[in-house]
Amino acid sequence: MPRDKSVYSSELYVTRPSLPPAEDYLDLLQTIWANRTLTNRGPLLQEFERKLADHLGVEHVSVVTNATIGLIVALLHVGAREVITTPFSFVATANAIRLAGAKPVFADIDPHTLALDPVEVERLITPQTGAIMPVHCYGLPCDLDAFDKLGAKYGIPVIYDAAHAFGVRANGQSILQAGTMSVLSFHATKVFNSAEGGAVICRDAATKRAIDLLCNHGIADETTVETVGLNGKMSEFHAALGLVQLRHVGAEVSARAHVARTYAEGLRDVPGISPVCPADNADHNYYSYPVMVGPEYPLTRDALYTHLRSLGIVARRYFYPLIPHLAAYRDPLSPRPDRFPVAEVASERVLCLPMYGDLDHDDILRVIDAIADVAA
Ligand code: T4K
Repeated sequence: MPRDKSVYSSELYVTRPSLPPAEDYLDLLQTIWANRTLTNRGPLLQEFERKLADHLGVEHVSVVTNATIGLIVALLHVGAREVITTPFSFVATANAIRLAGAKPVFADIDPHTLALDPVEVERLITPQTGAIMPVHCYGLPCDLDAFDKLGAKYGIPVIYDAAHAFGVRANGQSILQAGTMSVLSFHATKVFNSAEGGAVICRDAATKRAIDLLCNHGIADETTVETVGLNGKMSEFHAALGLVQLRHVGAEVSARAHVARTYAEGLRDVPGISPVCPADNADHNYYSYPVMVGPEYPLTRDALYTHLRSLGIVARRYFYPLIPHLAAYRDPLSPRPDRFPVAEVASERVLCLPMYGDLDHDDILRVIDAIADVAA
């Protein structure tokens, strides 16, 4: 039967997943067919964990079904009941906290990193605080030193939502080594993808064992269940895709860097459009290309978003609305939602432009012209 082509369109999306040559993946599928291990920490998953650890420059990696599950098991492991986090993130950050049985407490963000502001976090720490969960927003590193100090001063684990931060380094070191744990996403929309997937990076073998146990129903052996767990195991099919993708991620990041340079050059003189840039000490992964639409630009961010859509360019307002303003997170007992001055501005001004390695040069120019023409 012919496929319904109407689901595909000529629109330019905020991202497109990178995929390796199909033959390379098919080769690994032969291994799965030969050994008939489809899941439950099979050989491909174990190889994927080892190769990820080497690639990322970290020691302990537990591959999981997705970052949301990774965040949940990390929180279950530390047993947090209240978690201080950012209002400016994808809803999965707060959902994971709630699904782990904890309460999210939102603190404002830093205007430069757009990540949780450590000063605001410290103001909210109470004896109930069980963890801090900063997000490396768009892969821009958080203030790692400040969170290290806060964690040590109050004895609180710091669990980084590193969903956007595959391969990011600061001062030559992987930022995934910071804090108690970091959680990566390998979702289709990420710099490195295994279609669905993620990983928990931790600092010692005992924690890795605990995370793996939580992801396998708490089962230690055939007759021993050590803890109440869930099913967070990645299948061999996803691990196979991840293994093949690892061979190409370097090229993907380089291609994205070129897209970022072309945008930066093309938008440099457009009044009111400023890219959100990483600090000088960071090796970026170009997960996203967020720009701030300021008052000097003739259109508001939302009007620009609508204008681009009318031209077939699907930029995205990551992250709008702020999580505490979402219906699922509004406090029914408090008629006026909390305000987060810095996060409110970011949420009203940031627009993420199309960003992926094989974004066509003409398409990059199409986006630049569409934005620049309004200001001409
Ligand atoms: N923490 C943070 C900070 C996160 O940003 C995320 C996820 C998580 C945790 C949780 O990670 P996971 O549990 O998912 O591993 C997308 C992603 O679904 C989500 O993973 C991601 N963050 C979030 C920022 O973006 P949507 O609802 O915006 O996705 P969607 O379907 O609108 O896709 C965006 C564009 O990508 C589409 O316009 C077209 C393109 N696309 C998407 C998919 C799925 C493709 O071309 N092919 C595809 O297969 O959430």
